[in-house]
Amino acid sequence: MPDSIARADAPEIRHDWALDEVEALFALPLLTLIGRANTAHQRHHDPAALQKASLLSVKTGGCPEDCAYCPQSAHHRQVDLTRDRLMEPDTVIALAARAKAAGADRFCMGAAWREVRDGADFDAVVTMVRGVRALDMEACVTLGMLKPHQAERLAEAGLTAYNHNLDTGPDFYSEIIGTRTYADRLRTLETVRAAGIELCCGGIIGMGETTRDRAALLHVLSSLDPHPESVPINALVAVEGTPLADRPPVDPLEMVRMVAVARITMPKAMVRLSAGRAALSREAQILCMVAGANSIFYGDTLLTTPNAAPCEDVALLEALAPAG
Ligand code: SAM
Ligand code: DTB
Ligand code: SF4
Repeated sequence: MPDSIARADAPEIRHDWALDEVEALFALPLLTLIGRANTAHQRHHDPAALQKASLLSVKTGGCPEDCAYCPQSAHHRQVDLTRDRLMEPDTVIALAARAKAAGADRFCMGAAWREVRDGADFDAVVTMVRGVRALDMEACVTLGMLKPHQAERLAEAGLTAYNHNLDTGPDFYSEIIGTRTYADRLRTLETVRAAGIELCCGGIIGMGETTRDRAALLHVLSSLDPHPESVPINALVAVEGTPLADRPPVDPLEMVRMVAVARITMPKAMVRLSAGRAALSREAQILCMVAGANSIFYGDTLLTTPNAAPCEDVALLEALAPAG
């Protein structure tokens, strides 16, 4: 067992995890791993608190990137998806107000863009951010690559966080995406940080990657200083017509392990149980929470695919905090 796995005096927040150490965490007996993750979770978070983030696709489909998992890529012509232009800010803000009334803390808006372009569409997104903040909700956007002056405009509008996922480890990345590099992704993350915006950055499991690739993703994320404030852990939603349509479903315990290692390596981050939650039983979701997940996407759809059904989420929340 590498030293730092056994060492009780290891510093709590580390940015120097070695890749082998992170991989060794994945190899721990499941209950040892969950126990360690839960200890880290209890030390840094209220275990009874669960963040609810609502997600909306404000511009759907027709994306020039070729991400193999994504139904919104224009490269995957067989996907049954209707493209939509950017939504009107008033409509988006009204939906945010509805999400707030339903109990959401954060409103996340996604656009199927490779990068932000200055102009009317970006101006409209800035208006959406201001509107969501005026509702006293946290606001997050995911718009692809970003230049420093654009990040600064988003910061001035009050943006809480920017989502930009690394998706997987550096070695596996080119198997999944050919139209941009890992370095492109890291550059945008730096741009977001430099503007003083929180980072939301995570990845996807179930795309054919090895455990080492999963460890490599968490190694890169835990090397960032500071760590991302939010780490979304997605299980692939295998969408018909995408190159990954035939990937077998992720074993729920793989999700538990991924969440646990994220929690141990980034103890203060919000670890979000993201895409793929609909395929998890209530009990598997609760096991992910024991292992350190403390945020979910809440609402009936993710961007283009169904999320956990609202009635099932009512049952989940009721199990977590019985009304009395
Ligand atoms: N275009 C922007 C970008 O890529 O940063 C923002 C939108 S993109 C849809 C946001 C994230 O959704 C991706 O980085 C990926 O991690 C996740 N995602 C997309 N399709 C997915 C799928 N089928 N299953 C799981 N996660 C998915
Ligand atoms: C993230 O990590 N997962 C969300 C959000 N950030 C933008 C997106 C999941 C998308 C799942 C496939 C879809 O619904 O299109
Ligand atoms: Fe485009 Fe984002 Fe989908 Fe990649 S993940 S195809 S960048 S919308």
